[in-house]
Amino acid sequence: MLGHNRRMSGAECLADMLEGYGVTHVFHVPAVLRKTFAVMETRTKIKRLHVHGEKAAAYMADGYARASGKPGICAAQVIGALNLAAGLRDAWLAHSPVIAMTGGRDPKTKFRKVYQEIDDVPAFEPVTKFNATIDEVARFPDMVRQAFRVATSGTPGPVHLQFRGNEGQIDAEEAEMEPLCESQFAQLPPFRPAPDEASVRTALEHLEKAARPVIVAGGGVRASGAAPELIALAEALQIPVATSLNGKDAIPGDHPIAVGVVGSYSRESANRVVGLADLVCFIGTETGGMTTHFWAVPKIGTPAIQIDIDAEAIGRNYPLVVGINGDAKVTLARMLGAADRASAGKRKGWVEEVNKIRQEWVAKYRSALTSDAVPIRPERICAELSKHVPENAIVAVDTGHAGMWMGGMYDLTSPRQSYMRSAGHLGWAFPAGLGAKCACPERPVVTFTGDAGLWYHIAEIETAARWRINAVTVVNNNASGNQSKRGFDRVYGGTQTEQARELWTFSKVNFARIAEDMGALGIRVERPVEIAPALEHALKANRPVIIDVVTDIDALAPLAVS
Ligand SMILES: Cc1ncc(C[n+]2csc(CCOP(=O)(O)OP(=O)(O)O)c2C)c(N)n1
Repeated sequence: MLGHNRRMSGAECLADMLEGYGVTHVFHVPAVLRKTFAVMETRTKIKRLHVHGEKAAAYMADGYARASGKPGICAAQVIGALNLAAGLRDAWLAHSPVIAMTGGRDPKTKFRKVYQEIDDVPAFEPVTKFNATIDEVARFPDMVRQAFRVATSGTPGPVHLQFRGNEGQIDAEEAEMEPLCESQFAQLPPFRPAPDEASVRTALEHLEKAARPVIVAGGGVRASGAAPELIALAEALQIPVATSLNGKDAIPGDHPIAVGVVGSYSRESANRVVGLADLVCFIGTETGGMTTHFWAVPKIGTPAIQIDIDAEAIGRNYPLVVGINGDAKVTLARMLGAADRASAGKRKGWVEEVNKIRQEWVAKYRSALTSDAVPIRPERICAELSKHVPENAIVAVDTGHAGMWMGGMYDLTSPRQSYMRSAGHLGWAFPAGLGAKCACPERPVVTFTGDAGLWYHIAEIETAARWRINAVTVVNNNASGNQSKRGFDRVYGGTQTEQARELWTFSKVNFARIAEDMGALGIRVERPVEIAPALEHALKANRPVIIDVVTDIDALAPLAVS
């Protein structure tokens, strides 16, 4: 209720508003908004996580946001601002609602070479939907509301608020303010715009007529919570479902109509099925390079439908037979309501063919997925995770090889499992998994990363131990960044010199021992049969756990087919 101002400090106003929006954790490196952090202690229940680096703080806020659908909050003083901006890059690429707060310039000392200061605002421009400065304390309420509104609306994404004073000391000033919160923008999605009936009808006509249609579901399906409607429509019309990496949890991998992740970090059978389609229905995916293997799967020109909440995304990469602008859940529900289920019969042959392709993939990779080799094959880790990750778990996955292994080889086994992955930044998954666990403490969190990925933010093991963030992190430890091996083979003309390995290998390290020293539980796994018991032990430990799996440096993930 507006119009009920009272005199209060910016700190009190900000603390009350964050609490009002349901924020439970703030990830920061001091010192920024000191007064706000101080008053939070008595006015709110918000946990103030002091972490080891601003980029990790941003990744934790991102993991928190992706796991809960609520904006994640991170903060840094002026000198750490660009470290924080760097951490927003993945949230930007993945459309994750992160709100970053930094200290900024004071008009009193601007341009006088004041300690640590530069103009950081432009650096946030490419990684935010809204990049703003707060120069007057009375603006706290409307600017914080705008931050939540922008982060969650339409296609979600990061926001930056810079507070005056290199530590944001503006928060100590007072004004007449009302810390009003709009709960609608406290989580995704704030609005569910409905599609127009005519485009729904046209899309259904095309889908019902098609002999070999495929749905490609993306992160927009997870942001909308539209998985049940997606699966119901696919079942009703018998249309196979592939997903982007960002939409992997839109349908469990073991669902009879799921074909897996399509694109570059993908499953061969998914690319084959999408490549054979006579109609592709894109839902909540930006049809980017990774999801389409750089627009080769499906080929440009394949008849396509695109459903998206962002009107400007519709038709960007594929000419469409029809585009639908609307929320995924509402649109799919409308389509389900009007679908001619009798048309499903004509796709019996297609579904059988798709099934055969799925089975061929299983047969081709069975020996790798069940391999007893020592050092351990990553495929075997993925298969063990598919079998043993709890049905309500959140799985966080790094990029590079980790993204390839898990994107292609891991299957979600329940609609209650969530999957989130780095949108490209190595090192994202470990802190993001910690953020996810903060957001959803009652759900198991299992993170999969390579050793290069873990090294980035290894210091946060101490944060996890200090705050009892009981996520389980599985490290594919091949003492290298071996995804880079193929690329170096190529530039060395096929065979690398012995010295070339210095470009992509590391020392052999026991991460379990390091974890123990930092206050977490460390488990070292050297044989495949030890993976399942290690996971079981870790999930029961009620402690942060690092499972250090010693793997084969020569194991390279299969490349995408087109
Ligand atoms: C910030 C960033 N820098 C560089 C890269 C390029 N990159 C992709 S994978 C990779 C190595 C991955 O190594 P690791 O996590 O150990 O997994 P492995 O390939 O050994 O399985 C690198 C350097 C990246 N994705 N992100």
